Amino acid sequence: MSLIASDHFRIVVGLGKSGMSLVRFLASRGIAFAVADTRAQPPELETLRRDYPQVEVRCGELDVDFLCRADELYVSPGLALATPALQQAAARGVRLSGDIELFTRHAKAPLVAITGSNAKSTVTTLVGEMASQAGKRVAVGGNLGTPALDLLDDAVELYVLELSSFQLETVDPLNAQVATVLNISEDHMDRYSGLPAYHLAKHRIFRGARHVVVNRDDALSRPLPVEGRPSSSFGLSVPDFKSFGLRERDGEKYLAYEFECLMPVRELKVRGAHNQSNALAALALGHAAGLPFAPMLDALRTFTGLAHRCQWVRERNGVQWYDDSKATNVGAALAAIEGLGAEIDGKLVLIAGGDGKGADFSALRAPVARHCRAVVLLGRDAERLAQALGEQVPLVRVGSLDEAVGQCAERAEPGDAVLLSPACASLDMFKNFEERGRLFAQAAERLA
Ligand code: UMA
Ligand code: ADP
Repeated sequence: MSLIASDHFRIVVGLGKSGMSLVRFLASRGIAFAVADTRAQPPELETLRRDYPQVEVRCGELDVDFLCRADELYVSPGLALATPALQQAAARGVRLSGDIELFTRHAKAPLVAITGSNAKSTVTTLVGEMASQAGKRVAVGGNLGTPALDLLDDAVELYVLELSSFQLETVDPLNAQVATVLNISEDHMDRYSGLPAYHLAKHRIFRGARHVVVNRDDALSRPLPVEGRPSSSFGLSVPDFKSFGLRERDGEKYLAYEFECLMPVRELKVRGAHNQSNALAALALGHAAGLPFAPMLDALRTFTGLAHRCQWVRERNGVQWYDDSKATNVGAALAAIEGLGAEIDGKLVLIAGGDGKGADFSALRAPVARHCRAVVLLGRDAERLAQALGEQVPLVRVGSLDEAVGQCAERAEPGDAVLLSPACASLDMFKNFEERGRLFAQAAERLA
């Protein structure tokens, strides 16, 4: 791993979780490489120095001449490919790649690839549990949990990967057995020039896919050249051939495939129409991957949802408290407000705000007016949110999450629900969305 210019020298750019998985992968195969990161103290620096002391690391501003010693750069999904130093290296003939491309070159088992603006983690986890119930040796990860390269194992029979638009930018082709874009709504507008560029990145997931799964309720999920390759669909409408949806029988709503009712919706433990859509998406993906219905339905019956996704926290004075801290964009918050709002007798007291990533919040205005008693605003983009929401419901500005919880406790009435669903990333005030959710739940638990 010495720094000698050669035809096969690589540089890992970004030393976070995915960078460290690249280091392990390259080192285990005896491939010469170095590491660069724009940060003075990247998160995995200590681990690298301890486990791979011979690897050269350059921290701080990227040096183009240094990057050009490599024939290929493996760029972290956290770093925009538009970064000038990366573009200058590319102009000088260096290939820009990433961990997922390397994964596709080495994975021997079929891949179920899942992207979308929302529901990726939920659906990825569900498909993983379905495969495991079906007795498959399945490996689940990617943007969620374990980085893809750390999953590589010849004993694995099926890979299920959650992929972000950032990861997909360096993939061509992905060659998934089954691929889907679950839905598209605005996100990461601080990194893309607009929705079309974001959409284009997401749709790279279909390159080389043998089967595509489409969301009938979201036209943007549909790959343009869908004709000529096997496809199936999911959606909340009544299904037809090769599709999953909802059917009614004897006054009861069922998850259904084509003309067959599979399971009553009431057997799902997760709530809201968006979770019915997620269950149908997972069924469509699992079916396309060859999983039988019985174990898939067992997995659906036992799934209680992931932490911080509309997660029930407590009940207090007839008010239910929910943590939806993972709602880091407008689409996710909309699903929670409309899903929960329609199910409760009372109204919602919503906590929103944080780092809006350049999003347009106007789509929240009508659902907030319909379902909310009050909105408590905090974080960097609180004022932008206030402007988008208008004056149809009381808006309360606060400086901390504790204060937000106190305000909610005062304003909520029996039959209401308090919902943390910020429509924003957490990074302006918290380490991550998990910390935001945990602190919210703790503050709610502390209320007498
Ligand atoms: N950064 C720099 N300089 C660098 C490299 C990174 O400043 O040279 C900064 C950037 O602001 C970047 C952040 O550090 O956003 C994180 O980059 P990283 O290389 O440390 O990231 P990893 O730890 O490798 O995590 C990445 C994914 N993060 C992003 O895409 C931002 C993780 O997704 C993913 O789990 C992990 O790889 C393993 O595959 C997280 C995420 O927030 C969960 N994803 C976004 C989302 O879901 O919305 C896309
Ligand atoms: P992702 O990994 O894409 O962020 P998650 O499963 O972690 O997806 O859910 C993220 C957020 O999206 C949560 O706040 C959740 O309540 C919301 N959500 C879940 N399913 C859907 C859906 N089908 N449509 C819109 N939002 C959803």
